Amino acid sequence: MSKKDQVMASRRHFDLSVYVIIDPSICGDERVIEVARAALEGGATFLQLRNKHDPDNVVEKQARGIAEVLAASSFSNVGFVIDDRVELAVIPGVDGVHIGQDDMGFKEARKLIGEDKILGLTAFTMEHYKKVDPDMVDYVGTGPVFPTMTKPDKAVLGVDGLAKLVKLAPVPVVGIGGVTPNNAGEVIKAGAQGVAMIRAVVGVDDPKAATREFVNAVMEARSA
Ligand code: TZP
Ligand code: MG
Repeated sequence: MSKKDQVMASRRHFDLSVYVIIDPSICGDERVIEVARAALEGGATFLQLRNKHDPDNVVEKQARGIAEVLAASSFSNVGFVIDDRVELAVIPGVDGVHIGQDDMGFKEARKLIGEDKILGLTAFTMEHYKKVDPDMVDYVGTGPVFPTMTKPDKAVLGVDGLAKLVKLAPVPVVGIGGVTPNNAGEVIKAGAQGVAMIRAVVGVDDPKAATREFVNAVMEARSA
């Protein structure tokens, strides 16, 4: 096996199908663990902790809590990354980090987290896509696909815009932004490997049932 093949084989396998983003500004700090557990029970295949407001020590505590839920359950095949905070990717049970275009570059992030952690990157223009190096970046998150209150100021791509970008992607793509169980199928049909969401799971009364609806919508779209 070549050095590159060894590196790729050592990197964790993951499934982007239903990618739930736990954002405490939507669910409340006190519900982070409960919502993560509910999403897992509903069939989430990937989790991200996205905490834009609290200091690192608080985010670390939340990340360790989610990692404990994952370790103590049958969900150990679920990928778990932290948004933005590259230094926290080393926490045991955290599989990697997700960075945006305004964060440190992906080359630097890869250097810091090592070869076997997952590195996700937000990319939403052709220029972003052309720069993605599949040896360093494991997946790309693209959106907003639909209008969303969570990122109200960003240009909406629509499913056609997403489909155009997906064609350029050297790595799997997860579509994000205003995704609901009703429109998730369109995202999959546009070529994305999965759907990512905040409010539609984390901002509802029954995150487990909502996640299950996403799982069904993705499966339905794939079998159509
Ligand atoms: N990136 C593009 S849109 C978005 C992010 C983080 C917000 C997604 O949130 P929601 O509530 O699922 O629309
Ligand atoms: Mg970021």
